[in-house]
Amino acid sequence: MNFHVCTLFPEMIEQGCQTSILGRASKNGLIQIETTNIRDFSTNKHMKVDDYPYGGGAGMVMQAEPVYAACEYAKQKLGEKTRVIYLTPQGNVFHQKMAEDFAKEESLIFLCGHYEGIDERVLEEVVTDYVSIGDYVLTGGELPAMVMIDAIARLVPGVLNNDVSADIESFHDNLLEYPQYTRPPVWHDKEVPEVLLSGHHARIEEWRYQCSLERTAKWRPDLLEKHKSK
Ligand code: 6GU
Repeated sequence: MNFHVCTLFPEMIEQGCQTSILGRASKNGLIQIETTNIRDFSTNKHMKVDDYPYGGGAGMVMQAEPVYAACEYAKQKLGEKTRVIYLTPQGNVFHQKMAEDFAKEESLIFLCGHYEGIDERVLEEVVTDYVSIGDYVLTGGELPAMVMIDAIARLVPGVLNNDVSADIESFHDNLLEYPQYTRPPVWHDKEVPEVLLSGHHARIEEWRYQCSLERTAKWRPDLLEKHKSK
């Protein structure tokens, strides 16, 4: 799967995506993460990409043309029909089902804004999806793009070591994950729950399911309601 990020800070994406599981997946050719620097498409001799907002107000606005040219360049590489995701606190709030939907695509383009935003006219022409990662304000779209790339890439077959773990984890069926334990069997006087040492797979599965229900009731009652109504 191809991820292409249009940004003024490509090094942020490149640094953040080359380690750990995403780094390994890139080296193994399971995913490709590329960046386009919007500044390379500046039409200004000083390589400026922003200007004052019409109507006044604080801050600067990213100009339409460099953003348009960067997105068109990415589309030329990945296909004209590639979805273009604009990261903005005004977008739909990202969740696991959205990650699963995006993971079906061959390629995705992420558009990261900075300053007070991007000229609305270019957004109307290129953006297919407006996405926020939650109700707080960040300085730019790069961290949100990386959050989305991580959530989507881990759903690509082969990216995780363990083929089953992608769908038995938290949020599958709207339940939080059960607690995990590893050696030693006693640590700081705390014992591993006895059932996990029993080798009795049906009892272990039932215990884990009950733990998931309890945790979800305690920490995310909103999710438990969704679980029950399925
Ligand atoms: Cl996608 N962008 C910015 N700048 N802030 C955010 C966000 C996105 N999602 C939550 N906060």
